[in-house]
Amino acid sequence: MPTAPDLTALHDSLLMRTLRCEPTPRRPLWLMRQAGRYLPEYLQVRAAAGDFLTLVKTPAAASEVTLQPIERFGLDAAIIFSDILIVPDAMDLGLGFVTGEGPKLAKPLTADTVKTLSAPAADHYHYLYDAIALTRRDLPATVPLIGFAGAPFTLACYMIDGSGGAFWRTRAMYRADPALFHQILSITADAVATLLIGQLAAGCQTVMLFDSWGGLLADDQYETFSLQYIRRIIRQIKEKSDAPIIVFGRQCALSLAAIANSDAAAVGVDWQTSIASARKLTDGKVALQGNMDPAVLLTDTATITAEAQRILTNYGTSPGHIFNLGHGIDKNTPPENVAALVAAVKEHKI
Ligand code: 1CP
Repeated sequence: MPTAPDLTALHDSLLMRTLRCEPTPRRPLWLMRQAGRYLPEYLQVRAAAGDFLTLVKTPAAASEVTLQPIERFGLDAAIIFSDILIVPDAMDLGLGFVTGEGPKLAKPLTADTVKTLSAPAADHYHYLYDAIALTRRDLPATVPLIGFAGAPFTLACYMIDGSGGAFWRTRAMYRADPALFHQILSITADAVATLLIGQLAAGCQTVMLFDSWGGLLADDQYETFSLQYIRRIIRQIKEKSDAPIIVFGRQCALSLAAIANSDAAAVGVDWQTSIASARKLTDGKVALQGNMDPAVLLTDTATITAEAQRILTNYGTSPGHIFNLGHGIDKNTPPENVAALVAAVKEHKI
């Protein structure tokens, strides 16, 4: 019999209290891409799985790599090991991962194939819900589990261009045929809402939306092509769950205030925006998550400690700061540097 999670311990955890902007004895911390190639124990499980997508779709292995950084560093939250591209995978766009190059879709969308596009049903993601249940069972009672998905705009970039880069096809499409682009965003928003509601039902305490490419849009396009769909997802989640939602828009500084008004509990801040500016822009309405440049983790203990203290101090003393990086950890990061960062943040008392 799986043990039921200790809901009081989770509710009172550092992360969940901070998401409600309640005071805590110290700031919670976790790191974007905390499970991954900089960890030798991850590389071992990844090699045994064969390829990245098999790892994502094997619940025991995905759960094992989710737990690895918690066990090694004592971070205050786990993020389920998966990828934003499981949505285009469920849409049958032919997802593959080319070693050293990243994701590639064999069947990127065209005006013709959009006609047959639909939001995949919740049961496409059984492997993920199983990984979440296994992970929740094995996590310490005070460590919340974060579920996630890509924001519709960011997913559309991959679905239209087929791989990462400057997304020229996408940028041409929303100018040449905005109606077609809105159709893609609309279907994708419903798909993402279904996925996130499923992750919360499976055992996640909070969910995060990654709008990693939102910064490709001009600030006066952000509402139209991204934020209105993020709000639609938040509305759909809120019909089913009280769980707090985190929204991370990368290079979206001019839209931070608007994102803070989206009914998200927390806004992710990239390292190009200072945490003090982000606080001014969001006016204490939401918790903030971020924002150390991941490159700092390629330096030394003294530099890492000083930079962590600078960010902690610049945020100020109000509750509502989740320490994190401003983007994903780099694969060349020495694990001992992550340990030094964790020690520096844990020593800082509000
Ligand atoms: O070889 C490997 O092991 C694959 C590298 C890798 C990893 C570790 C990919 C391929 N995805 C992941 C896991 C992943 N992806 C997580 C795991 C949880 C954790 O944080 O520990 C998360 C949250 C993601 C989210 C993700 N995937 C984003 C949004 C966050 C971000 O980094 O901006 C994006 C844009 C992706 C697409 C993707 N998947 C993988 C790569 C290399 C990429 C980026 C490709 C590009 O730059 O366009």
